[in-house]
Amino acid sequence: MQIDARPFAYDFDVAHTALVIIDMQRDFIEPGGFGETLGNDVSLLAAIVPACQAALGAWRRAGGMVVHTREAHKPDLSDCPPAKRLRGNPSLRIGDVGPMGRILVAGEPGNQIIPALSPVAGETVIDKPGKGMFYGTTLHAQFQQAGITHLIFMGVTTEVCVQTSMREANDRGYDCLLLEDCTESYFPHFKAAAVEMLRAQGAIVGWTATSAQLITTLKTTA
Ligand code: C5J
Repeated sequence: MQIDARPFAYDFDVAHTALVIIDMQRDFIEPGGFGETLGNDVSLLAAIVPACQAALGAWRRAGGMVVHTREAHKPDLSDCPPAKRLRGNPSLRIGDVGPMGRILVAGEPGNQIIPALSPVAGETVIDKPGKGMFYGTTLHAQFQQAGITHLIFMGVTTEVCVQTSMREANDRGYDCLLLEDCTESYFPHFKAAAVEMLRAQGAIVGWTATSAQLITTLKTTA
């Protein structure tokens, strides 16, 4: 299959491609979570949910691998270095109790993926202690086991966990495509800059396209 992506065409086949959904968690998208504790307007992120649902639905119908990540720390915070915990909002840090439970801690209500994009049976869910999806996880081995060579990304936030994960993936040899309308930042100019820099210099980190382009490609070439 081929998408007329930027900066040039992106070739992939569903059997060797995973759709990776980065951190679409209540902690980032709903009021009362980690994102809001940092002073951000979380409604910006909620706006991409319909496009994410449409792309995920089409990908599921095509039968491709789906991976959901969560930025999540162990309840004893042994995987959260002080250098991470001590930044941000001093009155509500990672591990403190907020309106949706302990901030960014695995198993807490705020740490769950939003209901609109809930994983279904057979999909991979990865808890990651870092911003990048390979740091401290078994994901690279899982992709190798499944024969995955291409990754299509969506999720939040564009310039933090999405960009970090896409760069980590690029260095490991995956061909990466970002769905522009399925990713968002609390800072629109950061999103715009991240999207530009990822695809610059001949796709130095990867490609970008829209969810509509992916859906059309899946429909017309399936
Ligand atoms: C952040 C993320 N922004 N998922 N995490 O801290 O992008």
